[in-house]
Amino acid sequence: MFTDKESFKQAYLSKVIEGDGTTVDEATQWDKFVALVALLKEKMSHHRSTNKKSMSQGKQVYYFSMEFLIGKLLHNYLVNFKLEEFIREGLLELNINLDDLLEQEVDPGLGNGGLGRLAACFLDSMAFLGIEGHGNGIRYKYGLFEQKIMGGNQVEVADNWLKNGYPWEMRKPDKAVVIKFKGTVRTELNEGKISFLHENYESVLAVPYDVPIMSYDNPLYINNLRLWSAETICGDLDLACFNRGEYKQSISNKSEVESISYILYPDDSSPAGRELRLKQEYFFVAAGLGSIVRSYKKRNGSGSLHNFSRRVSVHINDTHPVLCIPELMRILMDEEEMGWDEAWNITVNTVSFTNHTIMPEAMEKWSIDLIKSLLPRILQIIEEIDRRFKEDLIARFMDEDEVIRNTQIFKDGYIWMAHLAIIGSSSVNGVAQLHTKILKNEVFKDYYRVFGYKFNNKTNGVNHRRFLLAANPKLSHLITEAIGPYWKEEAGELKKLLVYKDDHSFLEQLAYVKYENKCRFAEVVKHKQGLLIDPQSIFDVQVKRIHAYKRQLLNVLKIMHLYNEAMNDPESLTGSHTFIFGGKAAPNYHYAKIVIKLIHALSQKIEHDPRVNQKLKVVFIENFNVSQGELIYPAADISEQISSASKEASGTGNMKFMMNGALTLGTLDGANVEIKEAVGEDNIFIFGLTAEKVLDYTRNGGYKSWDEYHVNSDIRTCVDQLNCGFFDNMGEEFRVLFDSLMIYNDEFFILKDFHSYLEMHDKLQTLYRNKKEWNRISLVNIATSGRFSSDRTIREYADWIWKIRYRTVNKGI
Ligand code: DL6
Repeated sequence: MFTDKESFKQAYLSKVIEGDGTTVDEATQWDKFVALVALLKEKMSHHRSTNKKSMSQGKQVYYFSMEFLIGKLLHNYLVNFKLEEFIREGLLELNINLDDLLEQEVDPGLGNGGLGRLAACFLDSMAFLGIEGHGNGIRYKYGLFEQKIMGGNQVEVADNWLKNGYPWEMRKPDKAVVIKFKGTVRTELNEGKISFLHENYESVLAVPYDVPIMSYDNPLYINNLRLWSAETICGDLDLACFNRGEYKQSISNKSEVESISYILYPDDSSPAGRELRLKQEYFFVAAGLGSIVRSYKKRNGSGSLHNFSRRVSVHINDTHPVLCIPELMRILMDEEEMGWDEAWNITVNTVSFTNHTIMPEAMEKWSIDLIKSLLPRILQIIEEIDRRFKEDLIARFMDEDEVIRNTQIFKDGYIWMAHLAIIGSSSVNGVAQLHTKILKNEVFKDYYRVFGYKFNNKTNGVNHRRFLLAANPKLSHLITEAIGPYWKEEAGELKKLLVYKDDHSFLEQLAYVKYENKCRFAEVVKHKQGLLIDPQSIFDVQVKRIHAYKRQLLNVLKIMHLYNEAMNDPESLTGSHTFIFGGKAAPNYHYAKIVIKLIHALSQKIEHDPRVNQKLKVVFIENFNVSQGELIYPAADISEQISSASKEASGTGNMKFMMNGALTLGTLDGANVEIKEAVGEDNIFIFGLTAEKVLDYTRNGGYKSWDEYHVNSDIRTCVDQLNCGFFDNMGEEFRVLFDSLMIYNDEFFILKDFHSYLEMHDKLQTLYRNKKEWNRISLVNIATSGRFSSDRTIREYADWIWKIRYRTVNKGI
């Protein structure tokens, strides 16, 4: 194993030759990138094998998630290994620029947004804390679509991320698991014991690909992200069919089977492609549990699984993996011959569940008929769970019809997956204090009465080593110079920066770092999209999925208002502003796509108007993903977190911006509430209705958007502009947005919050002119962001949910 620059160079040169038989001079950039990855993987395997004995004794956590947005790994692993400096130098001596190799890596789009990125942050923190915590997901052949903008429209291009191979992964065919779909269940009575025999099923082979997860300065704990790929069992070709000349037919089974792991559904609010999506869910659940049970037996002897829940925690990331509950029951009863009660005990104590949304359309439910045809044995088990639960419930809540009615798993021909998750797990958590409160008091209030002890909050966090240490090297350097390096391990240490909050010279340096990051980002935008943005202007940023409740439309209306004001009074615009948007719209989400179109129309309108184009600019960043985020967060001055209160479960972008020194302009929604607590109310810019008020309005049929329209001429002007040809030749296109506000009564309170939003925006513009104060607030945001590190979140999961020990990091060592 290499340990310094010289031994690295030797090892690297041999790796390049090993790879393609070529020398470094002949090798392509891709080959050189692959060789570097191979070398790091080898280093990880080496650490893994030398530390195998000390590991693997304790409890294992398995994090089941349909989505893992892991981002690029190479740069982070170099930082984590503390190898970047000498590897960069060593490569340079071989005439190789490390940045060119970093460019080669793909950013796997195996997720839609916050939920998938959270899962990846958790993997990092588990590895950092020395928890044996592994991810379990799907190796989608096509990740989330790549977004291109053509004529202001989003165009979706398939993300063929595996076309050149993915050098981090390792195929493990010997660890494959057979998954059974469809068929029938026959019961057999044998010496007074009933067995359930699943027959005439269709088999699919789940083949795992492992991606190593290594965190900062802790090579002892290298965990796995296991991603499953669907393959046929007996080869790809139906030879008889082929010999008859039926070529298409001969491989049709292969296509059908492989389609299971073909694509990530690009919709994070409603389950699409019904049957295939359900197949995916069972596929990765059954594969994951199959392999966990197998490795449990290997570790603990092939005897029984009585102690399973003491050694294994299965965490389900939202309801997509909820079939873990009946599947574990099936394994314990049908394969391990346990009785119902013991199997149930083990299952409930093994599984824990996180809810990530209160949006009704994102609450999963599956038709009973579909589950019956696809997973007949699983349906029987869910029916039995339901029967026993009801029996208990009726005994406890005999006179309370409402509780009994609202806690059913089966309703109107559907199975409600969140209900199954609550009943079959030991812990149910929300992802921010406000969100958890809404779960307890509104969404699952009857369950909260039945299972109060299961409900708890675990406020989200983000990996501060990826989003600050690695993404913002200049700021990291400044911080380390000021308070020493220990903040990298313990983000709470950032608090020490507070002693600099009135230090003029430090604040100036902080501002300079921000400026440099803005220049870096502006360069990338120029290079990739040909757009010029001025790093001297305020960067006001809203990047996230495009969704009505996230209210990009409110932001757009604000910019339209600034434009209108400038038309009346050119002096009204002080300073220069760059409004930056980014985010994908689900392909079948018409409203969201029109919002993207509107942003582009506004951008054009402003660009072509010499009265304002020196002071206002609107840009849309194509194909927002983890890598783009790593450039944008460090460059932002203002972080727009403006969802309609109560609707954003937590948000995690808000945390990434905060730790990079952006000031939050937001509503009291999700984790913004806790960000406010952390920074203090003078250091965050809050506007709009509270969640209580929103829920109150919603219960009583909403407010009347026409009232706002009639009373406020500035609102009226903007809203009418959506509907009157203000955007050349696009009158009709934006009608759907006008209708959402006026005909469908503004479900997300955009007009209601408009004025307080403008007020806070104005306040921020004034503040920006007071550089010292702005920089002070920026510093307070960075200094108080420590509690939003995912290390803190994972410690809480470990203490309260998984009941597992983790390492404490020794200060200064
Ligand atoms: O918890 C991670 C993330 C939250 O930060 C966002 O507020 C929330 O919208 C998102 N939820 C989803 C819902 N998906 N489902 N089901 O992505 O989770």
